[in-house]
Amino acid sequence: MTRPHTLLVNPTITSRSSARFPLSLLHLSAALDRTGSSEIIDGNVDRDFVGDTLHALQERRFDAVGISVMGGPQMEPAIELSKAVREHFPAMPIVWGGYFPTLYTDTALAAPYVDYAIRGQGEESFPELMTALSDKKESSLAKIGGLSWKNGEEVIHNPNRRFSLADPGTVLPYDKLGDPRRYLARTFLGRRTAAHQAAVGCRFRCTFCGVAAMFGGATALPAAVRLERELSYLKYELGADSIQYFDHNFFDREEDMVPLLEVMAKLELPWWCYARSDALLNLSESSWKLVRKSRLRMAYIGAESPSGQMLKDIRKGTRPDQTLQVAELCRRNGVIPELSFMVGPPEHTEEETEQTFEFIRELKRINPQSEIIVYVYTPLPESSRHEKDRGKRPSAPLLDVHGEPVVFPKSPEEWTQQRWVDYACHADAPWLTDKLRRRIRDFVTVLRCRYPTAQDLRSPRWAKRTLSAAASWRYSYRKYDRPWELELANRLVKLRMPQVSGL
Ligand code: B12
Ligand code: SF4
Repeated sequence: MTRPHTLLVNPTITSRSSARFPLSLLHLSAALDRTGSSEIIDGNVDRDFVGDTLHALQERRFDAVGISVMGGPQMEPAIELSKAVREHFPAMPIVWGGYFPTLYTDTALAAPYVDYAIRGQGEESFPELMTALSDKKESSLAKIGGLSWKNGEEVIHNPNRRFSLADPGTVLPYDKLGDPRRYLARTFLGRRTAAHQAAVGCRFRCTFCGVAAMFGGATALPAAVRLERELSYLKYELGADSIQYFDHNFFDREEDMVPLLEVMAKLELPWWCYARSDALLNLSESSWKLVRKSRLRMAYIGAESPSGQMLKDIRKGTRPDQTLQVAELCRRNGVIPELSFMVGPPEHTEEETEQTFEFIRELKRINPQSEIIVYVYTPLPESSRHEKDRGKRPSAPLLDVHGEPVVFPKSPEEWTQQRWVDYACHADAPWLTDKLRRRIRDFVTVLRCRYPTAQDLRSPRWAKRTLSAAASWRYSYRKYDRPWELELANRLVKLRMPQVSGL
Protein backbone atom coordinates (compact mmCIF):
# COMPACT_ATOMS: atom_id res chain seq x y z
CA MET A 1 0.00 0.00 0.00
CA THR A 2 1.50 3.37 -1.03
CA ARG A 3 0.71 6.58 0.81
CA PRO A 4 -1.38 8.74 -1.52
CA HIS A 5 -0.22 12.25 -2.32
CA THR A 6 -2.91 14.82 -3.12
CA LEU A 7 -2.76 18.28 -4.65
CA LEU A 8 -5.50 20.54 -3.28
CA VAL A 9 -6.48 23.69 -5.16
CA ASN A 10 -8.78 26.61 -4.34
CA PRO A 11 -9.49 28.38 -7.67
CA THR A 12 -9.46 32.18 -7.46
CA ILE A 13 -12.73 33.64 -6.19
CA THR A 14 -11.66 36.87 -4.57
CA SER A 15 -8.93 39.52 -4.50
CA ARG A 16 -5.68 39.00 -2.62
CA SER A 17 -6.65 41.63 -0.05
CA SER A 18 -9.93 39.80 0.67
CA ALA A 19 -8.31 36.35 0.82
CA ARG A 20 -8.98 34.46 4.05
CA PHE A 21 -7.64 31.07 5.16
CA PRO A 22 -8.86 28.48 2.63
CA LEU A 23 -10.47 26.54 5.47
CA SER A 24 -11.93 23.80 3.28
CA LEU A 25 -8.48 22.84 2.02
CA LEU A 26 -6.86 23.16 5.44
CA HIS A 27 -9.42 20.78 6.94
CA LEU A 28 -9.04 18.35 4.05
CA SER A 29 -5.26 18.51 4.18
CA ALA A 30 -5.26 17.68 7.92
CA ALA A 31 -7.47 14.66 7.19
CA LEU A 32 -5.50 13.49 4.13
CA ASP A 33 -2.20 13.67 5.98
CA ARG A 34 -3.29 10.96 8.40
CA THR A 35 -3.01 8.32 5.69
CA GLY A 36 -0.95 10.15 3.08
CA SER A 37 0.30 13.63 2.32
CA SER A 38 -1.00 16.75 0.59
CA GLU A 39 -0.07 20.16 -0.76
CA ILE A 40 -2.20 23.29 -1.11
CA ILE A 41 -2.38 25.90 -3.87
CA ASP A 42 -4.65 28.84 -3.07
CA GLY A 43 -5.77 30.79 -6.15
CA ASN A 44 -6.82 33.72 -3.97
CA VAL A 45 -3.17 34.55 -3.27
CA ASP A 46 -1.50 32.76 -6.17
CA ARG A 47 -2.78 34.39 -9.34
CA ASP A 48 -0.95 31.85 -11.54
CA PHE A 49 -2.61 28.94 -9.77
CA VAL A 50 -3.19 27.09 -13.05
CA GLY A 51 0.48 27.37 -14.09
CA ASP A 52 1.64 26.46 -10.58
CA THR A 53 -0.66 23.43 -10.46
CA LEU A 54 0.73 22.16 -13.76
CA HIS A 55 4.24 22.84 -12.55
CA ALA A 56 3.66 20.90 -9.30
CA LEU A 57 2.20 17.96 -11.23
CA GLN A 58 5.23 18.00 -13.51
CA GLU A 59 7.72 18.14 -10.65
CA ARG A 60 6.26 15.71 -8.11
CA ARG A 61 4.13 12.57 -7.99
CA PHE A 62 0.46 13.10 -7.14
CA ASP A 63 -2.37 10.58 -7.12
CA ALA A 64 -5.14 13.12 -7.76
CA VAL A 65 -6.00 16.81 -7.86
CA GLY A 66 -8.79 17.93 -5.52
CA ILE A 67 -10.53 21.16 -6.45
CA SER A 68 -12.85 23.17 -4.20
CA VAL A 69 -15.74 24.64 -6.15
CA MET A 70 -18.48 27.05 -5.12
CA GLY A 71 -21.16 28.21 -7.57
CA GLY A 72 -20.82 31.73 -8.97
CA PRO A 73 -17.55 33.46 -9.87
CA GLN A 74 -15.41 30.46 -8.90
CA MET A 75 -16.87 28.29 -11.64
CA GLU A 76 -14.89 29.74 -14.53
CA PRO A 77 -11.43 29.40 -12.92
CA ALA A 78 -12.38 25.90 -11.70
CA ILE A 79 -13.17 24.86 -15.27
CA GLU A 80 -10.01 26.47 -16.62
CA LEU A 81 -7.89 24.58 -14.09
CA SER A 82 -9.64 21.24 -14.63
CA LYS A 83 -9.32 21.50 -18.42
CA ALA A 84 -5.62 22.37 -18.17
CA VAL A 85 -4.93 19.40 -15.88
CA ARG A 86 -6.89 17.06 -18.19
CA GLU A 87 -5.05 18.32 -21.25
CA HIS A 88 -1.52 18.05 -19.82
CA PHE A 89 -1.99 15.04 -17.53
CA PRO A 90 -4.84 13.01 -19.07
CA ALA A 91 -4.48 10.13 -16.58
CA MET A 92 -4.58 12.34 -13.48
CA PRO A 93 -7.87 11.85 -11.54
CA ILE A 94 -9.74 15.13 -10.94
CA VAL A 95 -11.96 15.37 -7.86
CA TRP A 96 -14.42 18.21 -7.28
CA GLY A 97 -15.73 18.96 -3.79
CA GLY A 98 -17.54 21.79 -2.00
CA TYR A 99 -20.95 23.43 -2.46
CA PHE A 100 -21.21 23.22 -6.24
CA PRO A 101 -20.62 19.47 -6.69
CA THR A 102 -22.72 18.78 -3.57
CA LEU A 103 -25.71 20.75 -4.83
CA TYR A 104 -25.31 20.02 -8.55
CA THR A 105 -23.61 16.63 -8.59
CA ASP A 106 -24.88 15.42 -11.97
CA THR A 107 -24.05 18.75 -13.57
CA ALA A 108 -20.48 18.58 -12.25
CA LEU A 109 -20.03 14.99 -13.39
CA ALA A 110 -21.46 15.81 -16.84
CA ALA A 111 -18.12 17.51 -17.53
CA PRO A 112 -15.42 15.31 -19.11
CA TYR A 113 -12.83 16.90 -16.82
CA VAL A 114 -14.50 15.87 -13.52
CA ASP A 115 -13.98 12.23 -12.55
CA TYR A 116 -15.24 12.20 -8.98
CA ALA A 117 -17.50 14.43 -6.90
CA ILE A 118 -17.51 14.34 -3.13
CA ARG A 119 -20.80 15.48 -1.64
CA GLY A 120 -20.84 17.23 1.74
CA GLN A 121 -17.93 16.98 4.15
CA GLY A 122 -14.72 15.69 2.65
CA GLU A 123 -12.68 14.72 5.72
CA GLU A 124 -13.56 11.02 5.58
CA SER A 125 -14.66 10.41 1.99
CA PHE A 126 -11.65 12.03 0.33
CA PRO A 127 -8.91 10.08 2.17
CA GLU A 128 -10.84 6.87 1.44
CA LEU A 129 -11.05 7.80 -2.25
CA MET A 130 -7.34 8.61 -2.32
CA THR A 131 -6.48 5.24 -0.79
CA ALA A 132 -8.64 3.49 -3.40
CA LEU A 133 -6.99 5.48 -6.19
CA SER A 134 -3.42 4.94 -5.08
CA ASP A 135 -4.03 1.22 -4.49
CA LYS A 136 -5.82 1.08 -7.88
CA LYS A 137 -8.72 -0.67 -6.13
CA GLU A 138 -11.74 0.25 -8.28
CA SER A 139 -13.84 -2.23 -6.34
CA SER A 140 -13.61 -0.08 -3.16
CA LEU A 141 -15.20 2.94 -4.84
CA ALA A 142 -18.73 1.68 -4.30
CA LYS A 143 -18.18 1.59 -0.53
CA ILE A 144 -17.15 5.23 -0.09
CA GLY A 145 -19.99 7.24 1.46
CA GLY A 146 -20.68 10.65 -0.08
CA LEU A 147 -18.85 9.80 -3.30
CA SER A 148 -20.35 10.15 -6.80
CA TRP A 149 -18.37 8.60 -9.62
CA LYS A 150 -18.52 7.44 -13.21
CA ASN A 151 -18.74 3.77 -14.09
CA GLY A 152 -18.38 3.93 -17.85
CA GLU A 153 -21.33 6.00 -19.06
CA GLU A 154 -23.22 5.59 -15.82
CA VAL A 155 -22.99 8.04 -12.89
CA ILE A 156 -23.19 6.33 -9.51
CA HIS A 157 -24.16 8.15 -6.33
CA ASN A 158 -23.06 6.25 -3.25
CA PRO A 159 -25.21 6.78 -0.14
CA ASN A 160 -24.66 9.95 1.91
CA ARG A 161 -22.13 9.87 4.65
CA ARG A 162 -22.96 10.41 8.29
CA PHE A 163 -22.04 13.80 9.58
CA SER A 164 -18.98 14.06 11.84
CA LEU A 165 -16.67 16.50 13.59
CA ALA A 166 -13.60 14.58 14.66
CA ASP A 167 -10.90 16.47 16.54
CA PRO A 168 -7.55 16.04 14.73
CA GLY A 169 -5.78 16.80 18.02
CA THR A 170 -3.53 19.49 16.50
CA VAL A 171 -4.05 22.89 14.91
CA LEU A 172 -4.84 23.06 11.20
CA PRO A 173 -1.74 22.84 8.94
CA TYR A 174 -1.55 26.60 8.38
CA ASP A 175 2.15 26.39 7.51
CA LYS A 176 1.19 24.74 4.20
CA LEU A 177 0.05 28.17 3.05
CA GLY A 178 3.55 29.63 3.05
CA ASP A 179 3.43 32.49 5.54
CA PRO A 180 -0.04 32.17 7.11
CA ARG A 181 0.20 35.73 8.43
CA ARG A 182 -0.53 37.06 4.97
CA TYR A 183 -4.11 35.84 5.48
CA LEU A 184 -4.65 38.15 8.45
CA ALA A 185 -6.54 41.15 7.16
CA ARG A 186 -7.30 44.64 8.35
CA THR A 187 -11.04 44.81 8.94
CA PHE A 188 -13.35 46.86 11.13
CA LEU A 189 -12.80 44.14 13.78
CA GLY A 190 -9.07 44.71 14.05
CA ARG A 191 -5.76 45.08 12.27
CA ARG A 192 -5.16 41.34 11.90
CA THR A 193 -8.45 39.50 11.52
CA ALA A 194 -8.31 35.73 11.03
CA ALA A 195 -11.05 33.49 9.63
CA HIS A 196 -12.02 30.41 11.60
CA GLN A 197 -14.76 27.79 11.54
CA ALA A 198 -15.63 26.40 14.98
CA ALA A 199 -18.92 24.46 14.59
CA VAL A 200 -19.98 22.75 11.38
CA GLY A 201 -23.48 22.59 9.89
CA CYS A 202 -26.82 24.00 10.98
CA ARG A 203 -29.74 22.24 12.61
CA PHE A 204 -32.31 24.18 10.56
CA ARG A 205 -33.62 23.34 7.09
CA CYS A 206 -34.55 26.54 5.33
CA THR A 207 -35.67 25.44 1.88
CA PHE A 208 -33.63 28.01 -0.07
CA CYS A 209 -30.34 27.45 1.74
CA GLY A 210 -27.22 25.70 0.45
CA VAL A 211 -26.15 24.88 4.00
CA ALA A 212 -29.38 22.96 4.64
CA ALA A 213 -28.85 21.13 1.35
CA MET A 214 -25.28 20.27 2.38
CA PHE A 215 -25.88 19.16 5.98
CA GLY A 216 -29.56 18.16 6.04
CA GLY A 217 -30.33 19.88 9.34
CA ALA A 218 -27.40 18.65 11.43
CA THR A 219 -24.84 20.59 13.41
CA ALA A 220 -21.75 19.68 15.44
CA LEU A 221 -19.92 21.93 17.88
CA PRO A 222 -16.21 21.59 18.62
CA ALA A 223 -15.00 20.68 22.07
CA ALA A 224 -13.92 23.76 24.03
CA VAL A 225 -10.37 22.42 24.19
CA ARG A 226 -10.16 22.35 20.40
CA LEU A 227 -11.49 25.88 20.06
CA GLU A 228 -9.00 27.10 22.66
CA ARG A 229 -6.14 25.35 20.87
CA GLU A 230 -7.00 26.95 17.52
CA LEU A 231 -7.71 30.42 18.89
CA SER A 232 -4.58 30.43 21.04
CA TYR A 233 -2.50 29.49 18.02
CA LEU A 234 -4.10 32.25 15.95
CA LYS A 235 -3.64 34.82 18.70
CA TYR A 236 -0.26 33.94 20.22
CA GLU A 237 1.57 32.32 17.30
CA LEU A 238 0.24 34.29 14.35
CA GLY A 239 -0.68 37.51 16.13
CA ALA A 240 -4.37 37.60 15.13
CA ASP A 241 -6.30 40.25 17.04
CA SER A 242 -9.85 39.43 15.93
CA ILE A 243 -11.83 36.56 14.42
CA GLN A 244 -14.37 36.17 11.66
CA TYR A 245 -16.27 32.94 12.43
CA PHE A 246 -17.37 31.18 9.27
CA ASP A 247 -19.64 28.82 11.24
CA HIS A 248 -22.83 28.32 9.29
CA ASN A 249 -24.86 29.38 12.31
CA PHE A 250 -22.81 30.25 15.36
CA PHE A 251 -25.28 30.23 18.26
CA ASP A 252 -26.60 26.76 18.84
CA ARG A 253 -28.15 25.33 22.03
CA GLU A 254 -27.21 27.61 24.89
CA GLU A 255 -25.90 24.93 27.25
CA ASP A 256 -23.54 23.69 24.52
CA MET A 257 -22.42 27.21 23.64
CA VAL A 258 -21.43 28.32 27.14
CA PRO A 259 -18.08 26.42 27.29
CA LEU A 260 -17.16 27.90 23.91
CA LEU A 261 -18.17 31.41 24.93
CA GLU A 262 -16.07 31.00 28.08
CA VAL A 263 -13.00 30.26 25.96
CA MET A 264 -13.76 33.25 23.77
CA ALA A 265 -14.35 35.52 26.77
CA LYS A 266 -10.94 34.49 28.09
CA LEU A 267 -9.19 35.31 24.82
CA GLU A 268 -11.14 38.53 24.12
CA LEU A 269 -10.76 38.58 20.36
CA PRO A 270 -13.43 40.85 18.79
CA TRP A 271 -15.56 38.71 16.52
CA TRP A 272 -18.16 38.47 13.74
CA CYS A 273 -20.46 35.51 13.10
CA TYR A 274 -23.62 34.18 11.45
CA ALA A 275 -26.56 33.94 13.87
CA ARG A 276 -30.34 33.63 14.09
CA SER A 277 -32.66 36.15 15.72
CA ASP A 278 -34.43 33.51 17.85
CA ALA A 279 -31.14 32.18 19.25
CA LEU A 280 -29.95 35.64 20.25
CA LEU A 281 -33.32 36.55 21.76
CA ASN A 282 -33.40 33.34 23.82
CA LEU A 283 -29.89 33.73 25.21
CA SER A 284 -29.89 34.24 29.00
CA GLU A 285 -28.37 37.34 30.57
CA SER A 286 -25.41 35.32 31.89
CA SER A 287 -24.59 34.17 28.35
CA TRP A 288 -24.97 37.71 27.03
CA LYS A 289 -22.43 38.71 29.65
CA LEU A 290 -19.99 36.23 28.11
CA VAL A 291 -20.87 37.47 24.63
CA ARG A 292 -20.07 41.04 25.65
CA LYS A 293 -16.87 39.99 27.42
CA SER A 294 -15.75 38.02 24.37
CA ARG A 295 -16.39 41.17 22.30
CA LEU A 296 -18.90 40.18 19.67
CA ARG A 297 -18.97 43.16 17.31
CA MET A 298 -21.33 42.11 14.53
CA ALA A 299 -23.80 39.29 13.90
CA TYR A 300 -25.05 38.45 10.42
CA ILE A 301 -28.69 37.48 10.79
CA GLY A 302 -30.85 36.09 7.99
CA ALA A 303 -33.99 38.20 8.40
CA GLU A 304 -35.07 37.18 4.87
CA SER A 305 -38.54 38.74 4.75
CA PRO A 306 -41.07 40.92 6.60
CA SER A 307 -43.77 38.42 5.68
CA GLY A 308 -44.61 35.79 8.29
CA GLN A 309 -46.15 33.68 5.56
CA MET A 310 -43.02 33.71 3.44
CA LEU A 311 -40.89 32.83 6.48
CA LYS A 312 -43.17 29.85 7.06
CA ASP A 313 -43.06 28.84 3.39
CA ILE A 314 -39.27 28.77 3.37
CA ARG A 315 -39.18 26.97 6.78
CA LYS A 316 -37.10 29.73 8.33
CA GLY A 317 -38.51 29.16 11.79
CA THR A 318 -38.24 32.82 12.83
CA ARG A 319 -40.83 35.62 12.74
CA PRO A 320 -40.66 39.24 11.53
CA ASP A 321 -41.30 40.56 15.06
CA GLN A 322 -38.18 38.66 16.20
CA THR A 323 -36.16 40.51 13.57
CA LEU A 324 -37.34 43.84 14.99
CA GLN A 325 -36.66 42.70 18.55
CA VAL A 326 -33.18 41.45 17.75
CA ALA A 327 -32.24 44.82 16.23
CA GLU A 328 -33.15 46.44 19.55
CA LEU A 329 -31.43 43.72 21.60
CA CYS A 330 -28.22 44.11 19.62
CA ARG A 331 -28.32 47.87 20.09
CA ARG A 332 -28.50 47.41 23.88
CA ASN A 333 -25.58 44.99 23.83
CA GLY A 334 -23.30 46.97 21.54
CA VAL A 335 -23.52 44.46 18.69
CA ILE A 336 -24.18 45.58 15.11
CA PRO A 337 -26.84 43.38 13.50
CA GLU A 338 -26.10 42.69 9.83
CA LEU A 339 -29.53 41.77 8.53
CA SER A 340 -29.97 40.09 5.17
CA PHE A 341 -33.18 40.12 3.13
CA MET A 342 -34.32 38.25 0.04
CA VAL A 343 -36.38 40.39 -2.29
CA GLY A 344 -38.17 39.58 -5.57
CA PRO A 345 -39.67 36.19 -4.67
CA PRO A 346 -41.40 34.50 -7.64
CA GLU A 347 -44.83 35.09 -6.10
CA HIS A 348 -46.16 38.53 -5.01
CA THR A 349 -42.88 39.78 -6.41
CA GLU A 350 -43.44 43.53 -6.38
CA GLU A 351 -45.60 43.86 -3.25
CA GLU A 352 -43.23 41.77 -1.13
CA THR A 353 -40.27 43.76 -2.37
CA GLU A 354 -41.87 47.11 -1.49
CA GLN A 355 -42.91 45.75 1.92
CA THR A 356 -39.33 44.69 2.51
CA PHE A 357 -38.11 48.22 1.80
CA GLU A 358 -40.58 49.57 4.38
CA PHE A 359 -39.53 46.96 6.93
CA ILE A 360 -35.88 47.88 6.44
CA ARG A 361 -36.76 51.50 7.17
CA GLU A 362 -38.43 50.42 10.40
CA LEU A 363 -35.32 48.47 11.40
CA LYS A 364 -33.19 51.50 10.72
CA ARG A 365 -35.46 53.54 13.00
CA ILE A 366 -35.09 50.98 15.79
CA ASN A 367 -31.35 50.59 15.37
CA PRO A 368 -29.69 53.00 12.91
CA GLN A 369 -26.49 50.97 13.13
CA SER A 370 -28.18 47.91 11.58
CA GLU A 371 -26.38 46.92 8.41
CA ILE A 372 -28.68 45.78 5.63
CA ILE A 373 -27.95 43.31 2.87
CA VAL A 374 -30.44 42.95 0.06
CA TYR A 375 -30.32 39.77 -2.02
CA VAL A 376 -32.61 38.60 -4.76
CA TYR A 377 -34.46 35.43 -3.74
CA THR A 378 -32.88 32.63 -5.75
CA PRO A 379 -34.07 29.26 -4.40
CA LEU A 380 -32.25 26.03 -5.08
CA PRO A 381 -33.80 23.68 -7.60
CA GLU A 382 -35.72 20.84 -5.95
CA SER A 383 -33.05 18.35 -7.06
CA SER A 384 -30.38 20.20 -5.05
CA ARG A 385 -32.13 19.89 -1.72
CA HIS A 386 -30.85 17.38 0.81
CA GLU A 387 -32.24 13.91 0.15
CA LYS A 388 -34.13 14.03 3.48
CA ASP A 389 -35.91 17.21 2.37
CA ARG A 390 -36.59 16.55 -1.30
CA GLY A 391 -40.29 16.69 -2.08
CA LYS A 392 -41.12 18.20 1.34
CA ARG A 393 -42.92 21.51 0.89
CA PRO A 394 -41.85 21.82 -2.75
CA SER A 395 -42.17 25.38 -4.00
CA ALA A 396 -44.42 26.11 -6.97
CA PRO A 397 -42.61 25.52 -10.28
CA LEU A 398 -40.35 28.49 -11.05
CA LEU A 399 -41.41 30.48 -14.11
CA ASP A 400 -39.39 33.13 -15.88
CA VAL A 401 -40.57 36.60 -16.81
CA HIS A 402 -42.31 35.18 -19.93
CA GLY A 403 -44.13 32.50 -17.92
CA GLU A 404 -41.83 29.73 -19.17
CA PRO A 405 -40.43 27.16 -16.73
CA VAL A 406 -36.95 28.01 -15.44
CA VAL A 407 -34.47 25.39 -16.66
CA PHE A 408 -31.31 25.18 -14.56
CA PRO A 409 -27.94 24.68 -16.34
CA LYS A 410 -26.89 21.16 -17.27
CA SER A 411 -23.13 21.76 -17.45
CA PRO A 412 -20.53 23.72 -15.46
CA GLU A 413 -19.94 25.88 -18.57
CA GLU A 414 -23.58 26.97 -18.62
CA TRP A 415 -23.20 28.05 -14.97
CA THR A 416 -20.53 30.54 -16.11
CA GLN A 417 -23.07 32.54 -18.13
CA GLN A 418 -23.53 35.92 -16.48
CA ARG A 419 -27.23 35.36 -15.71
CA TRP A 420 -26.42 32.13 -13.85
CA VAL A 421 -23.43 33.64 -12.04
CA ASP A 422 -25.86 36.35 -10.92
CA TYR A 423 -28.36 33.70 -9.86
CA ALA A 424 -25.70 31.91 -7.78
CA CYS A 425 -24.71 35.25 -6.23
CA HIS A 426 -28.35 36.06 -5.37
CA ALA A 427 -28.07 39.13 -7.60
CA ASP A 428 -30.72 38.38 -10.24
CA ALA A 429 -33.51 35.94 -11.06
CA PRO A 430 -35.24 35.02 -14.34
CA TRP A 431 -38.67 36.24 -13.11
CA LEU A 432 -37.58 39.80 -12.37
CA THR A 433 -38.86 42.48 -14.72
CA ASP A 434 -36.45 45.22 -15.81
CA LYS A 435 -38.57 47.67 -13.83
CA LEU A 436 -38.29 45.73 -10.59
CA ARG A 437 -34.61 44.98 -11.10
CA ARG A 438 -34.01 48.71 -11.49
CA ARG A 439 -36.20 49.50 -8.47
CA ILE A 440 -34.17 47.12 -6.26
CA ARG A 441 -30.91 48.55 -7.50
CA ASP A 442 -32.09 52.11 -6.90
CA PHE A 443 -33.29 51.36 -3.38
CA VAL A 444 -29.99 49.69 -2.51
CA THR A 445 -28.01 52.62 -3.91
CA VAL A 446 -29.95 55.16 -1.86
CA LEU A 447 -29.78 52.98 1.27
CA ARG A 448 -26.08 52.28 1.16
CA CYS A 449 -25.23 55.92 0.43
CA ARG A 450 -27.51 57.07 3.23
CA TYR A 451 -26.04 54.50 5.63
CA PRO A 452 -22.53 53.48 4.50
CA THR A 453 -21.40 50.21 6.02
CA ALA A 454 -19.17 50.29 9.11
CA GLN A 455 -17.12 47.59 7.33
CA ASP A 456 -15.85 50.08 4.76
CA LEU A 457 -12.42 51.13 5.97
CA ARG A 458 -11.26 52.28 2.55
CA SER A 459 -13.53 55.23 1.70
CA PRO A 460 -12.54 58.45 3.48
CA ARG A 461 -14.87 59.58 6.23
CA TRP A 462 -15.64 62.89 4.51
CA ALA A 463 -16.75 61.03 1.37
CA LYS A 464 -19.09 58.80 3.34
CA ARG A 465 -20.56 61.81 5.14
CA THR A 466 -21.06 63.72 1.89
CA LEU A 467 -22.77 60.77 0.22
CA SER A 468 -24.97 60.22 3.24
CA ALA A 469 -26.06 63.87 3.21
CA ALA A 470 -26.69 63.74 -0.53
CA ALA A 471 -28.86 60.63 -0.14
CA SER A 472 -30.82 61.85 2.85
CA TRP A 473 -33.63 63.71 0.99
CA ARG A 474 -34.21 60.75 -1.32
CA TYR A 475 -34.35 58.40 1.65
CA SER A 476 -36.66 60.67 3.68
CA TYR A 477 -39.13 61.18 0.82
CA ARG A 478 -38.80 57.64 -0.59
CA LYS A 479 -37.57 59.05 -3.88
CA TYR A 480 -35.46 56.05 -4.80
CA ASP A 481 -35.93 56.15 -8.56
CA ARG A 482 -32.89 56.81 -10.75
CA PRO A 483 -30.48 58.24 -8.15
CA TRP A 484 -28.07 59.31 -10.91
CA GLU A 485 -26.19 61.79 -8.73
CA LEU A 486 -25.47 59.07 -6.13
CA GLU A 487 -24.40 56.60 -8.81
CA LEU A 488 -22.02 59.17 -10.21
CA ALA A 489 -20.58 60.03 -6.79
CA ASN A 490 -20.38 56.34 -5.98
CA ARG A 491 -18.35 55.66 -9.06
CA LEU A 492 -15.73 58.07 -7.72
CA VAL A 493 -15.80 56.89 -4.11
CA LYS A 494 -16.65 53.19 -4.69
CA LEU A 495 -18.37 52.49 -1.38
CA ARG A 496 -17.98 48.88 -0.32
CA MET A 497 -20.83 46.39 -0.42
CA PRO A 498 -20.62 44.00 2.54
CA GLN A 499 -22.27 41.06 0.74
CA VAL A 500 -19.79 41.04 -2.14
CA SER A 501 -16.56 41.21 -0.24
CA GLY A 502 -17.36 39.67 3.11
CA LEU A 503 -15.70 41.61 5.90
C1 B12 B 1 -15.39 31.97 2.94
C2 B12 B 1 -16.61 32.00 2.07
C3 B12 B 1 -16.50 32.67 0.87
C4 B12 B 1 -15.25 33.36 0.38
C5 B12 B 1 -14.39 32.49 -0.57
C6 B12 B 1 -13.94 31.17 -0.03
C7 B12 B 1 -12.87 30.56 -0.92
N1 B12 B 1 -13.16 29.45 -1.56
O1 B12 B 1 -11.80 31.08 -1.03
C8 B12 B 1 -15.87 34.56 -0.40
C9 B12 B 1 -16.14 35.69 0.60
C10 B12 B 1 -15.09 35.13 -1.55
C11 B12 B 1 -17.21 33.94 -0.79
C12 B12 B 1 -17.95 34.38 -1.84
C13 B12 B 1 -19.23 33.91 -2.14
N2 B12 B 1 -19.91 32.94 -1.52
CO1 B12 B 1 -19.22 32.01 -0.01
N3 B12 B 1 -18.88 31.37 1.71
C14 B12 B 1 -17.82 31.38 2.46
C15 B12 B 1 -18.17 30.75 3.81
C16 B12 B 1 -18.49 31.90 4.79
C17 B12 B 1 -17.12 29.87 4.45
C18 B12 B 1 -16.57 28.75 3.57
C19 B12 B 1 -15.61 27.95 4.40
O2 B12 B 1 -14.42 28.22 4.40
N4 B12 B 1 -16.11 26.99 5.19
C20 B12 B 1 -15.29 26.15 6.05
C21 B12 B 1 -14.89 24.83 5.35
C22 B12 B 1 -14.21 23.91 6.33
O3 B12 B 1 -16.08 24.21 4.90
P1 B12 B 1 -16.39 24.02 3.34
O4 B12 B 1 -15.86 25.13 2.57
O5 B12 B 1 -17.82 23.70 3.21
O6 B12 B 1 -15.51 22.71 2.97
C23 B12 B 1 -15.94 21.40 3.28
C24 B12 B 1 -16.82 20.74 2.22
O7 B12 B 1 -17.50 21.66 1.42
C25 B12 B 1 -15.89 19.86 1.43
N5 B12 B 1 -15.08 20.47 0.38
C26 B12 B 1 -14.85 21.74 0.06
N6 B12 B 1 -13.98 21.83 -0.97
C27 B12 B 1 -13.63 20.58 -1.32
C28 B12 B 1 -12.77 20.09 -2.29
C29 B12 B 1 -12.60 18.71 -2.43
C30 B12 B 1 -11.68 18.19 -3.48
C31 B12 B 1 -13.32 17.82 -1.60
C32 B12 B 1 -13.16 16.36 -1.75
C33 B12 B 1 -14.20 18.30 -0.62
C34 B12 B 1 -14.33 19.68 -0.48
O8 B12 B 1 -15.00 19.42 2.44
C35 B12 B 1 -14.68 20.55 3.29
C36 B12 B 1 -14.34 20.06 4.67
O9 B12 B 1 -15.44 19.34 5.20
C37 B12 B 1 -19.44 29.91 3.44
C38 B12 B 1 -20.41 29.68 4.58
C39 B12 B 1 -19.89 28.60 5.47
N7 B12 B 1 -19.90 28.85 6.72
O10 B12 B 1 -19.43 27.55 5.02
C40 B12 B 1 -20.04 30.73 2.32
C41 B12 B 1 -20.81 30.03 1.23
C42 B12 B 1 -20.05 28.78 0.87
N8 B12 B 1 -20.78 30.98 0.13
C43 B12 B 1 -21.84 30.96 -0.58
C44 B12 B 1 -22.06 31.78 -1.71
C45 B12 B 1 -23.40 31.58 -2.43
C46 B12 B 1 -21.11 32.70 -2.12
C47 B12 B 1 -21.25 33.61 -3.34
C48 B12 B 1 -21.16 32.77 -4.62
C49 B12 B 1 -22.53 34.43 -3.36
C50 B12 B 1 -22.78 35.32 -2.20
N9 B12 B 1 -23.53 36.34 -2.46
O11 B12 B 1 -22.31 35.12 -1.09
C51 B12 B 1 -20.07 34.56 -3.15
C52 B12 B 1 -19.45 35.13 -4.41
C53 B12 B 1 -19.65 36.65 -4.33
C54 B12 B 1 -18.88 37.37 -5.38
N10 B12 B 1 -19.58 38.12 -6.22
O12 B12 B 1 -17.68 37.25 -5.43
C55 B12 B 1 -22.85 29.98 -0.06
C56 B12 B 1 -22.93 28.67 -0.89
C57 B12 B 1 -24.33 28.12 -0.95
C58 B12 B 1 -24.71 27.73 -2.33
N11 B12 B 1 -25.99 27.81 -2.57
O13 B12 B 1 -23.90 27.38 -3.15
C59 B12 B 1 -22.34 29.80 1.41
C60 B12 B 1 -22.69 28.45 2.05
C61 B12 B 1 -22.96 30.95 2.24
C62 B12 B 1 -24.44 30.79 2.44
N12 B12 B 1 -24.88 30.44 3.64
O14 B12 B 1 -25.21 31.01 1.53
N13 B12 B 1 -17.55 32.93 0.03
S1 SF4 C 1 -30.65 28.96 9.70
FE1 SF4 C 1 -29.31 29.93 8.18
S2 SF4 C 1 -27.67 28.45 7.75
FE2 SF4 C 1 -29.30 27.36 8.83
S3 SF4 C 1 -30.52 26.42 7.19
FE3 SF4 C 1 -31.48 28.40 7.69
S4 SF4 C 1 -30.56 29.94 6.32
FE4 SF4 C 1 -29.29 28.05 6.25
